[in-house]
Amino acid sequence: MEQPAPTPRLVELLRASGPLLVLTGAGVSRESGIATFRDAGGLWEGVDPTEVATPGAFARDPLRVWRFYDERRARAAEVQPNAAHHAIAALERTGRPFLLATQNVDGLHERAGSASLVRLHGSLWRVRCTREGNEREDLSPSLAPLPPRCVCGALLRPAVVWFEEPLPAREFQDAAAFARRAELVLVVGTSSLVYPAASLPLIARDAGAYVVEVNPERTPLTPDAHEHLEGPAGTVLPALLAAAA
Ligand code: BJW
Repeated sequence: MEQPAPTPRLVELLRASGPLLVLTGAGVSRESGIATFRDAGGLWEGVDPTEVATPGAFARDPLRVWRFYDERRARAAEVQPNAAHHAIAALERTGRPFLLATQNVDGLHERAGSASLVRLHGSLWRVRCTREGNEREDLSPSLAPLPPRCVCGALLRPAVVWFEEPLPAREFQDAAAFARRAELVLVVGTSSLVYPAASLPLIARDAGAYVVEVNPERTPLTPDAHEHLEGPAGTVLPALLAAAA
């Protein structure tokens, strides 16, 4: 597929020094071999999200929920960050005010070297005690025997944000504050269906930012974006990085 060239306006903004916000979703990890949620063959195909990604699902059947997350930990542990993750980390190193707000829980941005990052939907690599609420990192690819338990004896849960749960307040506030002062926003690999994350580009646009969507498909954001760069993130983002140089 031929890639759309960035417009002169976008090239100018990529070379500028104003705040750059990047919002990512599952599509950014697809070229690493991690399935998205809603594409054909994605994680929700044949799986009702309310049976694996809600507090009620965990209360009803923690083993089923843990099997779903343990398989995803194993997959995430065996794949590598791709050209899109690396391009985003390189954009941060250009030195302009920068924030990466990711909905992804796979840890690939961190492994590519992104440091100014907020995790809007938590992390696959953290667990939380359902009794005491304390959270800790656990990087083992599997937490078997499932479901894992805290030293206090209570069930552990994945420290991710399920439907009906609030996003971590500090992370969302930081992302929204940055969106309000961003000059340029790159929205990469998200269906823009899930709120409140999907509101960030709209907040930024209302405050004057130039919003660019990178996605092989159109989304509900597309009509509101200044540009839609149609293509896979692993190709489009390195081209943007090159244009910024
Ligand atoms: C490529 C590509 C390539 C492919 N390159 N691109 C209004 C109406 C009804 C409900 C709501 C509403 N507003 C809010 C809600 C509730 C709900 C919601 O938004 N529902 C909508 C679905 C309607 N939101 C919530 O419940 C949130 N909490 C909340 O609102 O709390 C309020 C509250 C306040 C106070 C007290 C209590 C509550 C929480 C949302 C949590 C979402 N959690 C999940 C699971 C996280 C853990 C896990 O990973 O398992 O987050 S769901 C899932 O969706 C996951 C993702 O982060 C999220 C977004 O998905 P994403 O990343 O966009 O992936 P896809 O698959 O949808 O899209 C992939 C895209 O990539 C596609 O566009 C492809 O084209 C593209 N792509 N290859 C670039 N190579």
